[in-house]
Amino acid sequence: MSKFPKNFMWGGATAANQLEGAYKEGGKGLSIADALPGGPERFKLVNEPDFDWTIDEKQYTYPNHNGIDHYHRFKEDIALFAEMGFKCYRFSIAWSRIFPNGDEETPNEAGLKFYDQVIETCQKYGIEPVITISHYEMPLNLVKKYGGWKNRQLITFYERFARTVLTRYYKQVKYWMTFNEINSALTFPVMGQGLVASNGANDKQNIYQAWHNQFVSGAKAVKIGHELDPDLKIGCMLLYATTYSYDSNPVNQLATLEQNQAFNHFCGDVQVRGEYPAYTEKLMNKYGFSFSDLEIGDDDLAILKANPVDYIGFSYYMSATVDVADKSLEQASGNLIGGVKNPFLKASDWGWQVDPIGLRIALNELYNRYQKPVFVVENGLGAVDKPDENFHVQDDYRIDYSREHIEAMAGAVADGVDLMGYTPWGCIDLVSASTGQMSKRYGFIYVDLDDQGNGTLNRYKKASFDWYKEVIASNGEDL
Ligand code: BGP
Repeated sequence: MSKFPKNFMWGGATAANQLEGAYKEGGKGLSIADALPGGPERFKLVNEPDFDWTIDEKQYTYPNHNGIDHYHRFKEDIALFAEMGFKCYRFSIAWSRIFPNGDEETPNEAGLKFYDQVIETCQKYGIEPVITISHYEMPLNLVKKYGGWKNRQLITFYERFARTVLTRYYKQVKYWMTFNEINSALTFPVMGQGLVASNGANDKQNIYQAWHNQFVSGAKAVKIGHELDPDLKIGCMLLYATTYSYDSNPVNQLATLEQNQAFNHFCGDVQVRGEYPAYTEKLMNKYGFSFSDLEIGDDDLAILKANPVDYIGFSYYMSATVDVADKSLEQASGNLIGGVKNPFLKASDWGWQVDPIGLRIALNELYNRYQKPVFVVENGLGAVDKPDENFHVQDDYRIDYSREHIEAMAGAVADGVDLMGYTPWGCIDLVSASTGQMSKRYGFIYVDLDDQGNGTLNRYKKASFDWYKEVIASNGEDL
């Protein structure tokens, strides 16, 4: 018997702000991603209220401005995805292309025309589009003028954006997600919630208020989508880091449970079950406020209850290990969540703890918690690739990483998990979210572009390209 279901959705994932470029073309407005420099200064604006984040157009310090020029090369890129045999392609719609300032009433037709073409190109190859409505990219005006997602007015703006794109594309696009890695705001509220130091990023109450406003907005998107077509599948999207206790010390076990609640489960519980979990008050009390301090509209809780998501999309790169008993243990770095080093795991070039078995555990935890289909919509190894003189990259390390994670998925399917598909992150090299640079690469396709913006932007197939093509052709049998 095959390891994966016949209709398994193999593909790849990207996000508008990290690959499109053309940041001012076609009527696009500036987004929060356009205001983030590359390199070590990238997230200073979270902690420094006086940080100067005005956009300097003279230097190549804002890599999101140019991305990998996918805006002009999407046909070539999607043709390469088709050559790998993609069944689906996860991408996001740049909010600032459709509503350049976020608060207009009328959408920008030129922005919609761009996505018309992207979707048509996918259809030409029989590739199913999977759309993230909002992926770390909100109109900058909503950050500056409204203070980001903590402001309830954003519910109206997002609803308008979601209604616009759902109405335009529901006949061609069945699979959607409301917000990328919504839970990442706990440690990283800038890109997802538009909370910078000057508008309260460091006050957790703002983050929870912003989440509430996002939960209601997401539920409204689910409602709009299902009214257009009850068969649309609209999911949430979580950053999941399987979390272990360092040892059997009950103190660490309890801390692990609490980290799971705060980071891995809170946002999913609300979006999948349609209600706030029992431990909500405890999470908020920890930061000195209470659920009753949040601004909650009269109909909000009913809207949440009536419109849960259809599936759970999540990213998985690494696991985290918790130790609160022995503070001397060495810390690990990670995907917006750290913890201590796990002695049983290897780490990526960026110190992320590589853990394929953790993916099998994540799939079991999520599916058995919610009994709704799960979808691995991001996974992969960020590495420094070294092309030879012909721009060929022999990325066996990436192949090994992917193989082990696909084997883990097969294990989860055998465990009974209803797994929809797999869309590895950055299937073509693109700008890294955390570094804002090109040198952290995930792709099966190499893009000739460096951290200073030099390069031809030509695309080259890596060794992993042919490998992944075979994986898809064999439905995961040939690894
Ligand atoms: C996720 C984001 C992506 C992507 C990926 C890799 O958190 O959804 O946007 O960037 O992580 O992260 P990075 O680029 O920081 O290595």
